[in-house]
Amino acid sequence: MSNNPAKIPYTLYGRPDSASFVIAVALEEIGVPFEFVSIGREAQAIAQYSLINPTGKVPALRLPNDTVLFESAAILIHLALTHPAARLAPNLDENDHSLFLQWIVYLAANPYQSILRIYYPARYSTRGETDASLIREQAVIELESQLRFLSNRLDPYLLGPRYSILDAYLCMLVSWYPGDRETLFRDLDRLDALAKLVALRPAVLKAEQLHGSMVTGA
Ligand SMILES: N[C@@H](CCC(=O)N[C@@H](CS)C(=O)NCC(=O)O)C(=O)O
Repeated sequence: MSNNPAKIPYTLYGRPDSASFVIAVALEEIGVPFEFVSIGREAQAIAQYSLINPTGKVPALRLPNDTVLFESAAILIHLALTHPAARLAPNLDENDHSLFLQWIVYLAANPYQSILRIYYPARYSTRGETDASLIREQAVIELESQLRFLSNRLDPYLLGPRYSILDAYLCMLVSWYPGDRETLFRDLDRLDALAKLVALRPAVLKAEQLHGSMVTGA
């Protein structure tokens, strides 16, 4: 037995029911070993984690060269480009690569931001809790309209006939919809069909072991 075990190439910093889920899905699709470090929500745990990722948010991914990357979309784009065989996204020389970039930025900049306003509304006003319920109400309206917009473009995946990591990202965002998901899916049937397809992927089932039933619980 060696005294110098091979270094695990990636370390994923996250927590259950958070966006580290989609990074775990990507790493499972690639089939590369990774260590999962769950970051507590207490101030002391966040302060310590901020020495690794100065934003204090999850996810972050330590790469084999020791760079720590944050921002879920950047991490996924990097993994897709560095592991083309895993087919997380169309390759640079394929037609749909530009659309992949469009949709990943759309997901991170629109529905994900609505979700943050729904769950942390007081941060979005200098009057804090005073405005929280109005901010939340407006964010729910925007999220529903963004999900309808996305659902109308599914066929059955966001890039048409081919699965990409965008689909797992979208299903993760849907898992945080604050209303009744059954009712949402009755209305947005393509989103419902997508969640059923994504739930069948072995990588999703493995990522759910660390994060809870984010897609299959839909
Ligand atoms: N834009 C960031 C957002 C990261 C983010 O807000 N993560 C949430 C968990 S899903 C978080 O860390 N929330 C804790 C907080 O904001 O205090 C990304 O896409 O990675």
